[in-house]
Amino acid sequence: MFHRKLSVSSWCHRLLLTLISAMLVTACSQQRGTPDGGPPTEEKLLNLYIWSDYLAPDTISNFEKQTGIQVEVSNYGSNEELEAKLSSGHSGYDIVVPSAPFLERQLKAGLYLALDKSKLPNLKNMDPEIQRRLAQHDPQNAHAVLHMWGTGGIGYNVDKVKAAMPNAPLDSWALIFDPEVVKNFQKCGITVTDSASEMYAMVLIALGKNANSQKPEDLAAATDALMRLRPFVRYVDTQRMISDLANGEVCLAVGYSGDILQAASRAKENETGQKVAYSIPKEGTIMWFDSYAIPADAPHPGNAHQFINYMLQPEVIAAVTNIVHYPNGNSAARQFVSKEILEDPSIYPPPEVMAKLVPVLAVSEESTRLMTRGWQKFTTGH
Ligand code: N2P
Repeated sequence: MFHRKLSVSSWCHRLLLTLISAMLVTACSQQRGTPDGGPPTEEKLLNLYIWSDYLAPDTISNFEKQTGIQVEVSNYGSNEELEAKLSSGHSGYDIVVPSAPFLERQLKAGLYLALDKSKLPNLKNMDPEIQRRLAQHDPQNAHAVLHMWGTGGIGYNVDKVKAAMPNAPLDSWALIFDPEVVKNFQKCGITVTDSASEMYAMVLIALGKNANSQKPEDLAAATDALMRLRPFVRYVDTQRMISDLANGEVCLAVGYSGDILQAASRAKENETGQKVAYSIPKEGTIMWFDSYAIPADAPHPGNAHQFINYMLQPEVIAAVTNIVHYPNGNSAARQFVSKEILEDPSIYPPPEVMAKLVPVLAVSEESTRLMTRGWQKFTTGH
């Protein structure tokens, strides 16, 4: 009995010691001061939250090899999803990749850390024109660095669409937003991206209105157009569309340029027998900019800076463009981007098409509320 009591108490003692030393190890590995009393270093971890299908297969493994920092990657399919995670607080992410209007309002809400540019010497590689455009959302480019930009448009299965409607208006938003046209493709499958703000902007363009209109009557007209499209849509999802388009499961998709072109190249590589093409409608469309930003409460801001500086290396970012089919904003990377991609007008639109591209701007809370309500009606039916 005595023996047992003693052993229990020494066991407790040992457990306590183990717990205390485990806590100390964790605390030290997170904030370890240097021997000379310099700034604390971080544990070798990075939590990256990024859109799906947005990196080259070896982007992360090469960074891990070069730095010894282990990267935990998770994906999202819309800005709304990212915003929900960020606003719930303590997301634990070190880097996120919002689109410009979201970045703008999130940084006004104090969600992001100012960049320490002394840790980003490779910023010199950025295209000044891209920096200027981004500065309209992030003054002085203080918080964000561009990952990729692109357009929104229509992906289609060349043969299936032709079979369903031989004279389909492939160069127009009528393909999607004219019920008399779109009804022809219901059977072969229609999908749209799960992004309220960008879909509203594209519908408004299709209706001949300002893509960034905040007039309640314009937003109501856009909601009506979405509700007319609703009966023909198979699903609303940004990520699933790539493989479904590549396999011929769907034949028409409103999505992002690179995602649709990735579907086209996957169809070729996997010899699915499907031919996928991307169209920028003649009425014009949206252009968007996605940037790296560091949440204000990021656990590893130093590693986040290392990652951004790594992504700013011309070879690294060019390899991403070559895979994801989106243009980057790195002037020095151009020489490493494949000729086929540089010459593809769906990726780098010619000047006359560029002139018809409209950036999606940050809108008032009231407009966001109207769009969110309309989008809910579109996605759920009520
Ligand atoms: C990545 C899609 C991101 C583009 N697959 C939309 N901002």
